Amino acid sequence: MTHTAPEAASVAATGTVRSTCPYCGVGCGVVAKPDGTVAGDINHPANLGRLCSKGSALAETLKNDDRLTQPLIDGRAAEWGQALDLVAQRFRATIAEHGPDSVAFYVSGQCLTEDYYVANKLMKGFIGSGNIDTNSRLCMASSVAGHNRAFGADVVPGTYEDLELADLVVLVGSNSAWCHPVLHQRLLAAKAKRPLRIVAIDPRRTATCEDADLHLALRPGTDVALFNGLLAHLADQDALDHGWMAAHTEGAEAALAAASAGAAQTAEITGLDPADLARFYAWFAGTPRVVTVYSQGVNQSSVGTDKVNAIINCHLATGRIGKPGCGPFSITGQPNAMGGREVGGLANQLAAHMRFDQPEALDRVRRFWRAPNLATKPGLKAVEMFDAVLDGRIKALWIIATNPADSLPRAARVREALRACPFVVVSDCWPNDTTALADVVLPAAGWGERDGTVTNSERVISRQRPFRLPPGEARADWRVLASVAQRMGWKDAFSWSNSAAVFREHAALSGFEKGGTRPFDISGLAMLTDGQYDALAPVRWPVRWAGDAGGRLFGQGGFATPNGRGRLVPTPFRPPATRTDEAYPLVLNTGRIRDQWHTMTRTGRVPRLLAHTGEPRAAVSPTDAARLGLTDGDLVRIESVHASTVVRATIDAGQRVGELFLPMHWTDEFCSAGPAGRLVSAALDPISGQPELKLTAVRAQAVPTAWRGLLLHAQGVRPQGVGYWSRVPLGNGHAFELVGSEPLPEGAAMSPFVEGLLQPPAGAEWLQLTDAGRGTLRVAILVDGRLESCLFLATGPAAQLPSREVVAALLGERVQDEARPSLLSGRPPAGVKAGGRTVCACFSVGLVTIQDAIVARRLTTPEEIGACLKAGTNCGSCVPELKEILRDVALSA
Ligand SMILES: Nc1nc2c(c(=O)[nH]1)N[C@H]1C(S)=C(S)[C@@H](COP(=O)(O)OP(=O)(O)OC[C@H]3O[C@@H](n4cnc5c(=O)[nH]c(N)nc54)[C@H](O)[C@@H]3O)O[C@H]1N2
Ligand SMILES: Nc1nc2c(c(=O)[nH]1)N[C@H]1C(S)=C(S)[C@@H](COP(=O)(O)OP(=O)(O)OC[C@H]3O[C@@H](n4cnc5c(=O)[nH]c(N)nc54)[C@H](O)[C@@H]3O)O[C@H]1N2
Ligand code: SF4
Ligand SMILES: [Mo]
Repeated sequence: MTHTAPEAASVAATGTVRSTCPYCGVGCGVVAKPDGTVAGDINHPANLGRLCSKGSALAETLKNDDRLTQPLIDGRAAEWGQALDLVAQRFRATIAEHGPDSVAFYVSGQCLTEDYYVANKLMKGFIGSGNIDTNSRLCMASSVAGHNRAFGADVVPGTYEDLELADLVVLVGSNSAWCHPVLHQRLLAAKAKRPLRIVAIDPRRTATCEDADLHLALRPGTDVALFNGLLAHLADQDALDHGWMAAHTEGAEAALAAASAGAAQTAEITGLDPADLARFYAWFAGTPRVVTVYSQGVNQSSVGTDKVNAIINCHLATGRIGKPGCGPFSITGQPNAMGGREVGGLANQLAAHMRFDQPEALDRVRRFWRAPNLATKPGLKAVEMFDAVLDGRIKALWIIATNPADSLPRAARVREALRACPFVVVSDCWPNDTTALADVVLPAAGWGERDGTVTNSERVISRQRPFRLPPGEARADWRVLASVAQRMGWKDAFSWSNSAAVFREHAALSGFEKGGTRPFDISGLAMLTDGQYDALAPVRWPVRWAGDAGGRLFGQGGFATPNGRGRLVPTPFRPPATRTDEAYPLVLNTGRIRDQWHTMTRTGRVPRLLAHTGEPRAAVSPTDAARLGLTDGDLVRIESVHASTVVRATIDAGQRVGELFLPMHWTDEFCSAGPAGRLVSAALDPISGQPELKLTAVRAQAVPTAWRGLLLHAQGVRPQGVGYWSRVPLGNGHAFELVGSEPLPEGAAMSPFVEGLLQPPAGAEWLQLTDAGRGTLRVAILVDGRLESCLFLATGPAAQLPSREVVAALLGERVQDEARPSLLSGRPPAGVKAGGRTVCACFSVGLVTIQDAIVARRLTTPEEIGACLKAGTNCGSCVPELKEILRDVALSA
């Protein structure tokens, strides 16, 4: 079949293409070069050429090996025409029989603005339901709700430059060193030049805390008390800006009263040392230029919206907003979290920042779209949406660019819902745990192939441009949505010829009839020609006329409320909805690690991004570890009311007693433990509907280790019959860590057990070596004389496993007869010394190499390590760890 993707036309045949990184909301500019490499764009305002470890590894995600390349119906390859007809027909029939609210879309902050616009228009304007929600519900919903309450619209007032201009930057529930690395590096560069204080507020001691002047390890979920205490302190110290408040805000009295009422209990509620609290409060009160940055430690909470408003209150009360170096700053997670909010991708927003509770907005949007069935009320929010799928209210669901089978709370229930749903469509680039449950899988054009725009955390709209063809028949999501809409009978309203045309329509709607009076107004971009759209340089909204560009907002008031005043919102402290009890006495916190992106569909395929952290370990405080009888690397069972899982433990002194932390990334594809989302509870913020992903009540128990193993395999198998396994890609195959909690089987039972681990093809040749004295078992499988897999098992504490790096080199290679004994010995060839666990992913520098260099060359600073080994000189995200290693080496010297 010939390739018909219309994207082909806009792919630059040769030359350098500027685009935007598809990972985090920093929104770094990248340049894709004809030699296949991807580098930072020195002209992009977000990063000025810098990239983090994930951005630096983008080129390595462009292999087509296991991409989805054809539509699948019930798991079988199908033609696009067939698949599109089927989707349109099933949605139409479901709506005809059960009404518009019986169908739903679940989309993503990783959709481009154009995809999002088309999906929103189709659901809210033409199908006539509010049932489109996005994974931003799990991510930004509390910030959106807080912004709407305070500002009258979902607006981030500041810019990244404010972090550099501030004298105090407060990071609340944000591990920016790992999650917004380039922005964090900008902050550190500013701190290196002049006095700038950083305060990190996080129950855990994270990499970000390494760079902080003060770390407040508060009790989870108590940020509201902390910021209420701050507001009360500011009032006591006469540090409020009464003039500014009188001119530009309302609600101060009630907010202050609520804050003062609980102020005496702040230390008790937050569990913080009163002296630390006093220090933070004094710094805030005494520093005119303060930026408060917040992320998921704030949003993902049953009291998330109140946390947001408690923070914003302190800025409104001191006039510290919309001025250089000042402001509350919600940093977004996904590359287009902002764009999705702009089009109205959340179930409770209408379109272009207009809301359902504004009758004139409904009328305006209806006329603009010529919408036959405009939805007039909000739809179901993500968690409720999947509840409705499970109980049969929703009968047809289309999921685009998100993996809810892993990333939603109570993941097992979500999978049950997908199984129960009569019709599930999933658009993705790779197979994952959600596509596995779809009736129809639609192959999507991915990063590097798709064409459109994204908006980053500082309201800058940037282009993602294609520089390669989609593999096979993959297509851009907006085109697929438009094709289905046309087949559902709405030909004219969905007949754009390219993404520029979609963007122009979106831009026009944003300024329609009340141009200039809504903060989100990009009508100045509505007349872009195709060529101008292609060439569009990063631009910050609002863009009210051609050539306009936004700056800071609200410095002189002018909020988007009916009377133009910003609102202080009373936020009396409420404890989070999730409570521990006798049965589930521990708090499970979940979040991110440095080099992985969400459910690992891309970063999990890049060997060097798994070199730093290769498995999902649960961080446990030394006190809890001692109580549970755990040492580093032991297995631990973690159980919530929803599920239980077994992972390895890391003893982490930065962890508060009574609290565990588990990365969110690993899925059933990568680890026997499956997704953390399976354990996580779904307590919701009552205003935003955002789930409390940071707080689940659990219990933990040590699981004995009977043996350990290393499996190397040319294929990404899922080992059977072992207590714990985790997999990392190697480039030429896969490496598995195995831990057995039951003694190894004996006698005749051994062979099926080994087969379950190795899953050898029929006719393979087996080599086996057992050393009962040492407690080791070694097996190698050859197929056509090449090494297909090998297994090393060690029982007893003294038994050693070979180094992964050494054996991995042989995988897939032809094994000569004379090499067979040494293959099973697993010893490195003479003279080879492994570099140890990778610390710097950008330059693949290992721990041992760094430790050796520190000792041999008497290095004392990360800069000296950089000069010597290059480690830490690209993205800088390993610099906190380099500092730790320097400290450790100094201590052990
Ligand atoms: N490497 C990497 N970077 C990413 C992503 C990724 O997958 N990998 N994803 C992107 C996305 S979509 C997002 S949303 C962002 C998220 O970026 P962050 O929000 O920085 O990341 P998280 O690790 O989810 O959570 C941040 C911190 O909140 C803390 N926390 C937990 N409970 C509380 C609390 O009650 N109060 C406070 N103050 N803190 C608390 C956690 O301990 C954690 O360290 O990262 C983006 N960047
Ligand atoms: N326990 C716990 N759970 C969490 C969180 C947490 O902190 N703890 N964080 C939450 C947050 S903040 C977020 S943002 C979510 C993220 O959760 P998800 O959105 O489920 O995570 P991703 O793995 O990024 O899923 C994106 C999917 O889109 C696919 N994809 C990439 N590009 C394209 C494209 O162009 N088109 C299409 N159609 N598909 C594409 C990818 O292959 C991948 O399968 O997780 C949430 N879940
Ligand atoms: S900080 Fe890293 S992940 Fe985020 S946009 Fe920049 S390069 Fe991409
Ligand atoms: Mo997110």
